[in-house]
Amino acid sequence: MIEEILAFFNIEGQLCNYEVVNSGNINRTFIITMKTKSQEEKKYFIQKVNTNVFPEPYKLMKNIENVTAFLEKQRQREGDNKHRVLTVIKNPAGQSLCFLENNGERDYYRVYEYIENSVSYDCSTDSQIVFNTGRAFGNFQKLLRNYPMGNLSETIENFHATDKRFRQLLDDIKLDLVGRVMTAAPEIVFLLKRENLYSQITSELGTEGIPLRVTHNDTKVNNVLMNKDDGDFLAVIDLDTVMPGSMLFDYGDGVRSTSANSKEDEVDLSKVSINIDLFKSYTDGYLSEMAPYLTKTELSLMGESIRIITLELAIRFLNDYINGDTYFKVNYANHNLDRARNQIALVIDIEHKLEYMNSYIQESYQKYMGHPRKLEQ
Ligand code: GN1
Ligand code: MG
Repeated sequence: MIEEILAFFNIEGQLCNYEVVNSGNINRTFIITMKTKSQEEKKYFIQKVNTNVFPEPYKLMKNIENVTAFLEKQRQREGDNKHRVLTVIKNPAGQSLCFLENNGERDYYRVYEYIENSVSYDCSTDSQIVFNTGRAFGNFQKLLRNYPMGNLSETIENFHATDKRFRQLLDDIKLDLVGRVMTAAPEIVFLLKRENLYSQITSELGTEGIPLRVTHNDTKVNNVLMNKDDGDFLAVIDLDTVMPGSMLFDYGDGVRSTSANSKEDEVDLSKVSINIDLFKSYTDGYLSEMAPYLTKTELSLMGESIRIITLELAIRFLNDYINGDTYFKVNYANHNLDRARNQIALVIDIEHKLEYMNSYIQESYQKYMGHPRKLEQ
């Protein structure tokens, strides 16, 4: 399989190493090392696109090609040599997707240049790394703020339409296709009780208060490559869900992912909570880049967005459990139920801390609006 992909993209050299990357719930990723004629080693990321999740891989690649080209221009314009932009490999005919026939189906693959000296974390307790993750996603949105939005397709419709996702869950509960509903009754009740929150962001999306922006939509800590030497961010990766959306989902998901004290599938729920110091670091990092561009409504909903996106993940994991695990990769039968319980435990902790988090967001905003340059790192 790898040989065919290498031939399609005309990649030079001899394959000398092949590693599977295990993080990520959707696509399959490999890192390959090629030895060139001059005995130099060059690495690439190869990814199999999950067409169950992304049914239109060509549209998806067009988005990524356009957005990375725009980001690269901005990077060069600013003379920024510290950060990198993901580079899509194209074959001599300009194609960025290769497909292989597999039992009558097509498997789609793409290749990116490997980013040297980089490391990514599934979880980090280092406040500098968390600060830089917030900065990376804030910087990403800042650089894309003038991107021609008409040129961007929706790769997954209603991706962060929390209210629609909840209605879907209710429909699937009625169907109870695999007979799991009874085992998730307390979780369903918990989510029902918070129904009034789900349309808070989506009902205003596209208005002056919550404008459509180019958003990443999957702002997990492992979607930023960090510089191994100095801990600065190197590049934002996993651009499959870059779409028009609200900065609120990106910010909220960033906090959910970077500032939780445990992984998303930790089953000891006593360990599941938000680490306030990490929340502060992420917020500072994000606002150090984005503060000047936010609207009042966006700013006022930042705290609430952390709760809403965490509820959305609980809804999605629970929905997939109830449907028989057809979306997220699972390692055991109750994996999705455990993830949903974990996210619910996180919501409970967020609810205790929300007032404080709201006040900190205001404080951080003032700090960066007052002395935006002084505090940048
Ligand atoms: C999926 O594959 P990964 O880990 O980058 C999912 C995100 C979820 C995340 C939860 C396209 O992302 O929305 O937040 O799992 N991506 C898609 O871990 O559904
Ligand atoms: Mg992803």
